[in-house]
Amino acid sequence: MISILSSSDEAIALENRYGAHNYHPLPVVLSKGEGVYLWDVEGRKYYDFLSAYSAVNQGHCHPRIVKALKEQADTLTLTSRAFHNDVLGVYEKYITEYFGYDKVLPMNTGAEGVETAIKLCRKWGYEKKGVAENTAKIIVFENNFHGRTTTIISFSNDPDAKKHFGPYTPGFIKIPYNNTKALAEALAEKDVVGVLVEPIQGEAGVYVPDEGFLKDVYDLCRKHHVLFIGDEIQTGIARTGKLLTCDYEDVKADILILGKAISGGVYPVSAVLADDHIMEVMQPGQHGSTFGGNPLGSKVAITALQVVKDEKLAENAFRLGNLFRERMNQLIAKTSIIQLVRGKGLLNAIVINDTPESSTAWDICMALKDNGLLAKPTHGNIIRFAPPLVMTEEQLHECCDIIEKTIITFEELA
Ligand code: IF1
Repeated sequence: MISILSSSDEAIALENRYGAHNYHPLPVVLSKGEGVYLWDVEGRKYYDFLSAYSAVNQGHCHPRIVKALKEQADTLTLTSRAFHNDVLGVYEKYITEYFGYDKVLPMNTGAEGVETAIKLCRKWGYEKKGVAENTAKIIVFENNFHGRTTTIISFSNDPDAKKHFGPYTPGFIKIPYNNTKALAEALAEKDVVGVLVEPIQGEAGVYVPDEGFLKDVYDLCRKHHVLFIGDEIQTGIARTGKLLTCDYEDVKADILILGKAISGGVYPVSAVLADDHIMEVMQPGQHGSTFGGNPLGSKVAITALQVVKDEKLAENAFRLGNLFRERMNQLIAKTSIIQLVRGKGLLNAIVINDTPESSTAWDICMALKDNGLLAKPTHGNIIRFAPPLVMTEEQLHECCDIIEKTIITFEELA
């Protein structure tokens, strides 16, 4: 395959010279993706075990999704919402029926979806719950990750994400995750209008809350007339073995936020879904976006969501996820480097037996790269493993073989 650059080093040098240094990527330069595979500039082939942070659940360059993109790109890409177009309404019907809501507010990035949900919840609080103007509080959880805007990092406790970006947006109460008692106490505050929750905390290190936690959150929201805002940007779209992670506890978010794999990683699409009694507080001129709901992203999203159903990706993620954790637990029995494996479906992580400040997780990811598998540490000593959901059982076992070989060799050399 011909890359526009002659070498990985040249590509990295260009990024260092001309790009902001707001990331520290693994030193690999990718130039082609297909299904579960990626190739670098020099033609080396890798298994993708990150899936662009769960945006490529349908696999890289899924032919049906790319075809939809190409056809719509040749027809009509953007009208803005100043006018109607012949795709948006079809998409809105499709996605609201797909997830079981009355209405959708289409946006582009996950963070925009979260910001939209915060605005919608606050407005509902003032106009429906009757909370005094500018006093609305939204409960969030420690170690959350909901995006990078100034309001969102205002309620982060990650110093890297937060420091020197103040002044911060008020109106958020932070409590420990997976702690129903703390939530019940926080809900005693009279101005609370919503609870913003990740069903599994991805960036924090794939923290799976106790069985029943999501249902407890939902029941407490009902008891206190507060909205359950589910951020399924990373945990949704079949990633954890169900269409939505909230499905495991039959919880239907009052406001559902989707992003990433809603478009199969082909185009930025996010969506905020809610029923009429909530969404009707948004009236003309009160919220919007130039690209939100554009025909190109909408056509891509319809196809990407149809692929999830047609290819039974949730069922595959559920089955292969169990296999993966079984293989990792067998490996844990043979090595002292890995403390534990945790996750649901194909959103998993291993915790490395070293301090978060150590470079062990990074060094293991570098060794995995050399053995043909791409993954990246989240915080410190945790490695997230999240392959595309189109992976076959045979490919999964091959990947587990690579992880096992790498970890055992790494331990022998340590
Ligand atoms: C980065 C993390 C993952 C998300 C949840 C909202 C958003 C995200 C649960 C915002 C985005 C991305 C952002 C990207 C890396 C990645 C990430 F490491 F940052 F935290 F996945 F865990 N809610 N997560 O996971 O969506 O605006 O990015 O479309 O910022 O480095 P976005």
